[in-house]
Amino acid sequence: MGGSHNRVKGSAIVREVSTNFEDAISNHFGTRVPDYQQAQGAHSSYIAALRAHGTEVEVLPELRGYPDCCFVEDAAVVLDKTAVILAPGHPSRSGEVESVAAHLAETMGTIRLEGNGTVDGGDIVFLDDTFVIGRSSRTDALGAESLSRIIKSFDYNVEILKVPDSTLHLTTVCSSPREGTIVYSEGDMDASSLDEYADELIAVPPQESYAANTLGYPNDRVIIPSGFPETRKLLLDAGFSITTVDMDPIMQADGSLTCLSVFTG
Ligand code: CIR
Repeated sequence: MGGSHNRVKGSAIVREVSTNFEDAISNHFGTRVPDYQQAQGAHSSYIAALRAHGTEVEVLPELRGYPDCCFVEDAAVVLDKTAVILAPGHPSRSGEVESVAAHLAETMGTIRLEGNGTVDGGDIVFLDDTFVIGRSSRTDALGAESLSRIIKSFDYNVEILKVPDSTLHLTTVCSSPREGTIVYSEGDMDASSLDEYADELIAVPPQESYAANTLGYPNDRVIIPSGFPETRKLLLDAGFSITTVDMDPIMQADGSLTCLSVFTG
């Protein structure tokens, strides 16, 4: 099965936070109106953390008129140096795609989904030789099937999983910070839906569900959001070395660590 997709994360694109970030969609984690300046600070810390882990980060400028434009993960996914251009499921976000596509096309080939389905990149989780696609309020059956065909043509396995209604995306409630390990939110997901994909399942308690979205790097290094002590302890006990980033201002617009990047190499 497919080969070179890995956790090295040598390069990534991110996008500046919108000056209209207060208008970003916020239906899940937010407890206050998203704040542009606070989010800008968190975004800078996030970029610094990626760079400290060896990722070469390219920062694209704000996309005017798109309050959610920093969440580039939803626009594209890169498979073995080819960018699959996605079709975000929220109408206010579909216009973000072309600029990300044009940028990626400067350095790699691109493929489009077939048909009129929708897929948010936030519904794609890579587990070793398998991509799991979440069916959610943003990713419909047509989109998931079309993406599945593309991923299979790259010789990876694909599984399609229903995302619980309690959450926005699959990546919001599970991630794989190292080979064979899945971190998931036990308040949102059933272990039985995941255990066939991993040797080790780490259950994040319901009050810390936001911390189920982690960014793993080789050699058991992981970036997690700050402010989630139980998850931190679970991951330390599992042998990870941890870097934390204050993601609270990004969380106010339902964004997690992975949402802010497209890893390109
Ligand atoms: C949205 O609702 O589309 C944005 N406020 C948050 C997107 C988060 N993206 C992601 O998880 N990939």
